[in-house]
Amino acid sequence: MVSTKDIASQVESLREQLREHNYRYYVLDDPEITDAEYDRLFKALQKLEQQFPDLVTADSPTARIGEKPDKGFSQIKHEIPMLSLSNAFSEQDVIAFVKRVCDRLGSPDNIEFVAEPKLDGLAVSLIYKNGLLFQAATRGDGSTGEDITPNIKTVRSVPLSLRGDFYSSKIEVRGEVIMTHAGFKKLNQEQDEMRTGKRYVNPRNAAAGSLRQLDPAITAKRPLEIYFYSLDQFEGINLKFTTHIEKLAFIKNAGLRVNPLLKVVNGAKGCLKAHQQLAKKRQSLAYDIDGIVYKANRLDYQNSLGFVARAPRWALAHKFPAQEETTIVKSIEVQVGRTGAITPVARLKPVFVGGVTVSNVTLHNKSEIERQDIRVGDTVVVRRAGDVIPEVVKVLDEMRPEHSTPYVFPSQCPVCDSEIVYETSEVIARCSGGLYCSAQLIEGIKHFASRKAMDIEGLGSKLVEQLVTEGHVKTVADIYHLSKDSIANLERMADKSAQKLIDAIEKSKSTTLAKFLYSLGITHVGETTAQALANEFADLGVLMVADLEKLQAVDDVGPVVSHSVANFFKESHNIEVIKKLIESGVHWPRIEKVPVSEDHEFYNKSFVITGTLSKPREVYSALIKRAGGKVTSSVSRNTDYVLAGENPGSKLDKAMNLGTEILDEDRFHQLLGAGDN
Ligand code: 9MJ
Repeated sequence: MVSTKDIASQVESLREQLREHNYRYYVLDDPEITDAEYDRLFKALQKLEQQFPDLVTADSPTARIGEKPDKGFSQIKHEIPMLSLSNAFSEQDVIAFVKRVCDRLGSPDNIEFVAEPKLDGLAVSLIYKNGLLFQAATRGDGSTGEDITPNIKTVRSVPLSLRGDFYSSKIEVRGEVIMTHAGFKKLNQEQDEMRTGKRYVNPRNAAAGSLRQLDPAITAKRPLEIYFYSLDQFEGINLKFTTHIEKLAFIKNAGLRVNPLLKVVNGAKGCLKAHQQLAKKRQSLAYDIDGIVYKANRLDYQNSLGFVARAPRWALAHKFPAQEETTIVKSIEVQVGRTGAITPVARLKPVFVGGVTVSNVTLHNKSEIERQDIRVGDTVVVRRAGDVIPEVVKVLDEMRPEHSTPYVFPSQCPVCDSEIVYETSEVIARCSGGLYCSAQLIEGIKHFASRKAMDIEGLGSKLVEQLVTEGHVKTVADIYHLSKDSIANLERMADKSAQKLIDAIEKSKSTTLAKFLYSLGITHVGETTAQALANEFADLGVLMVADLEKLQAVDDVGPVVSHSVANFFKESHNIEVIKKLIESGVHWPRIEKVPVSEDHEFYNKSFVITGTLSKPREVYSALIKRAGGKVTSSVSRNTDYVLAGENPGSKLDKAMNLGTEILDEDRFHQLLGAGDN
């Protein structure tokens, strides 16, 4: 018989384990177990709590989704006001700030500051009593905010209880609730799929909207995260701090996530260097930051500096260039891509946003223009954040000129006048002109010559346009029949450059099957699919006659891709071009297809490749796939191996943090070879 006491201790043990794993995952960014193992522990706890409801506690890791408050959000008066920060926009502002601070303190001008990324989210205040999350409030107007306790509990990086001994204590911490770019994109996609008609314009608005949902069950589904940046009060616990950074170390150890990019710096010089370094990182961060905050590190300095108006004298927010700006739509044009896809583009009055000047922005497709009702002459908000391409996030209706009319999407191709047709989804518009359309031909040839395709060095956009408009090239096969003279006669070409191009064309003849397939520009066949097709079929002739069933046996090839491939090889014109290419001497090494062995070390293993290797990455991808493994683009806890070459990027850091096994080329070949025996 298992006693109730045994069950109670089993429940407590599961909770302890889950708390510790949460701490390792969110705060240390160093998980010890996989997501699946975490889920197993979580479900085991949930099951016991269902069987023994008496054992349920409010701080259990399972107790994240509570009841909806029946009277909306109640107001909470902040015991200590939540201040704002003074802003600086230039280096001079920062130098003046540091000078003011040091003059007031009568100190030398190289005192320490903590430089923290300024997260662009929502400031919140959390109170823990006896180590348990007691209350959470928004900043509101700084003196009174809203009670969002049930909602904050759904944020997984907020601990429901603190690590360590907090018996009879009360502490207040503050931080910023944010949504990552990935979470934001996913949320908007889900909103579209559910046809809620509600889309958020940026991650900050999405975080705000999510946190202010009356039903915590909705907040729980939103990808919110938190970073804490201050310990504002503590009672009933014996703590002594002399610096801000000590406080941050303390809260981190208590399980409250602190941003890993903050650092201690000296004087104005140190502040400005941190600003420069962070500005460089900004585009690659997973979330929005709008600047860097400098805070005098010593607490006695902070006390003697005090406050002015509603901001501390000891802190300063040094802003980055805005990631959103307003500008005017000068015109809307459509571009024709290689596959005939018609993409509307807005030409803008140039605007400096997110660190670059933006003059064109894609409007994606016809239904996107209709959804946003973007018109020529409109004033729009343009956003450029992270790696995301610039886009229009909002039309300012109140600034719309009188007599403006909705944009009418063209019904004919602007280049060849052929009819524009829609795919069944009604989203993608295509020019029906095929290779008759010179825009498609030009794009197709540019694609054929591009680095990841046939890699014809020197055959750039301008040259392709000339070759097509002057009638030298009508299909990609004509590239291999160009004479040096016909090239040398083109604008800005001479004998020497013509010879160089002829040499590059000759060199490109030696390729791989995957690159060749990719270069053909078959709709929906990108690099990865081309590689997968090459791996599976090994032989072009076999692929050309494969039926839909055979095609769909390939990884990631579904009905859409298989139809596209089969249709491509049915077209006599395409077969003719392929024949001519091969007759001109385009060739690739035969791929020996080896049966995949389940005993191979790489079988079912997930790889990420980073850095420069001695052979092209495609070679390694092919080797991994042939051995039954797969290659993904980013490191996660599901990654088994990282193959790292020279100058590896941040993927290697992440792998090291996660403890993923890292292979150099030698070790890779050793393991690969071992499986062949
Ligand atoms: C943000 N938004 O990341 C403060 N903040 O400190 C950081 N905001 C702040 N500190 C005092 N890192 C008031 C606001």
